[in-house]
Amino acid sequence: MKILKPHIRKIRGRAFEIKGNFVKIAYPIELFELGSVPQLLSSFAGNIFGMKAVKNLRLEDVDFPRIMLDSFRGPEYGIHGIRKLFKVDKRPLTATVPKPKVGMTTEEHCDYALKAWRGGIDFLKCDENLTDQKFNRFENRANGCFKIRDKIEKETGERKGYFINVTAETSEMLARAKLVHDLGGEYVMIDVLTAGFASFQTLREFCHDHKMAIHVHRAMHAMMTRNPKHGMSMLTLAKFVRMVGGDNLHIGTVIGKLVGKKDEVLMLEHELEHQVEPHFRTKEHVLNQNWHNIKPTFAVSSGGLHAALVPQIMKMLGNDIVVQLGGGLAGHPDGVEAGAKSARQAIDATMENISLKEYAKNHIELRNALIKWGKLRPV
Ligand code: CAP
Ligand code: MG
Repeated sequence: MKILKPHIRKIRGRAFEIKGNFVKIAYPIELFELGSVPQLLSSFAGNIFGMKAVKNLRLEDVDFPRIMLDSFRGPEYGIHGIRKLFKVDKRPLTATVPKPKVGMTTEEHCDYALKAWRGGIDFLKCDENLTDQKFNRFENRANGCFKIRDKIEKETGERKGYFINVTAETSEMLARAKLVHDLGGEYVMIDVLTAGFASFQTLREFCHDHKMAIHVHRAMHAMMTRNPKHGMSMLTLAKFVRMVGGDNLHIGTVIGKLVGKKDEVLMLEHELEHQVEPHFRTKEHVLNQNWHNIKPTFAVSSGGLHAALVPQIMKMLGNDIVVQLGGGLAGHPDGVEAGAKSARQAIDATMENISLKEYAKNHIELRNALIKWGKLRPV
């Protein structure tokens, strides 16, 4: 076999630990272009996954050295900046996706927004596949919703936001983000996997220049992350999202409708929120990432949630989370506004250490949510 020239051989990757089926590899930084996620992924998440020589392969974790971290911005606001911007100190933030996810007209979408915000929800959120379809054009939706947002802020005295989905071809995506900025919007949402990390980085630069935050949806992740033998862990994806600069990222619920075991969801939350503390190591193959100056990302718990599940979510994940309720709000027997109120009431009760059953005695919206979702018998 032809011997590699010394200057090439010098920068080869080296396996430095093999334990059972797990191997840890150190790659010299010279192999990489700083500031480019596509180049990183093409390097260690590329062709090797298709090699005949390996039956299955899963990228479980990656540890970025400081020089690589410093070549990215991280979140513009992160947990503390978002709390300050939206004036919510301690309690979890709330969000809702109008349901059904697609098909509603702009008027219906705006009506949902009005009722959800008036009922106490902090953030409206587009569904991952709602973009600029004929039945609900992006521009009309943005104009309509931000007008309502401004009105409800005056009415309630509470700050309100919108994770509006700008996912599209990159230059079109920037044009949509610009419209949101001009309408006073603070947040945009991107489907990071379907749009790709290159466009996420482009959006991140735009948001830096316009002081905007980014809500990151992980639609399509399960295609890569679900098979425990092959693919990539959600932990690895989450690290890329924090490094590039997602202010929010979905992590799962454990108790809701989508896959994600407790130890994985807790590990994701820890990875998004911690700075230097070592991992609580539920699994041996987790690397200790020191995040240096990269701000913490808000974990989003979403997928089959409703008011009755809120105490469990808060007990498991703490208060530094965004709780998203779509069907669990739209499906409230008394409508969207009552659904929104029930979600806030469940959070308030849990913050005050009052059981939902007790709190429901004089909060009708919560009571009817608990009756609907089987936790309380109608009297
Ligand atoms: C939730 C949701 C979110 C998922 C994404 C949906 O709706 O809007 O996209 O939570 O999954 O389309 O299913 P519901 P994850 O509140 O009505 O369940 O958070 O795991 O990334
Ligand atoms: Mg969705």
